[in-house]
Amino acid sequence: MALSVAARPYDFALDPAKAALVVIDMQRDFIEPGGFGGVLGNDVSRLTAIVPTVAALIDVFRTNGLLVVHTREAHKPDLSDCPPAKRLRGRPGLRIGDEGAMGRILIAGEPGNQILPELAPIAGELVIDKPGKGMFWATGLHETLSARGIRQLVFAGVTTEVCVQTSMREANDRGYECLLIEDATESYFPEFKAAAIEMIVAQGGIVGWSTPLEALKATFA
Ligand code: C5J
Repeated sequence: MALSVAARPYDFALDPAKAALVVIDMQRDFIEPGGFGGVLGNDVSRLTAIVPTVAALIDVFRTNGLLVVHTREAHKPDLSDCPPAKRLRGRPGLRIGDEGAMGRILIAGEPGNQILPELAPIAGELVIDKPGKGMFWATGLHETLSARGIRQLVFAGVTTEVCVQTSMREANDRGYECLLIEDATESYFPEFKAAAIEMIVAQGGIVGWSTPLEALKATFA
């Protein structure tokens, strides 16, 4: 039976039998001081601030026995899944595959590529290494979710306007109903976060819905 979640642009009918949580790229290199995001000059404290909210959101899904999917932006060590156009972006020394403060930047298995210990996946949850900004490109995730009967995706993670929004748009095009938990996502740029949320809910929810964690928690109470 569907639960009604107060949301924008209108209430979201959440069907727990068909819903999964997707936590996008809560990896050390984007969030911890001294990581790749910080070295690029970003204020990572904006991102660290949402960690307790993301943890509380994960807890709602675990407590109710619903699937949790974690993604990491991660490339193979030989970079065979990193197109030159992406690899050569940015300053030399700060490019994908270069040695950073937490190991090779955006490379699977490196310390900086691990999900924050506070949000670590547990047995039974999916961990998806994605070589793109979106979570469906080159991951096989759509087939995995379809096989489990998942049709609704609740989104959290970083950054709102890049990997979260790209993944929501990819999901929307694949027929998923998408709900963003707006205080469980963040950007290095507050104005980009605000704009991304407005883009998502505009025109009757052209990409999906948005709501704070408290509204979701209220429906499960
Ligand atoms: C970025 C991401 N911003 N996870 N990655 O490069 O949003």
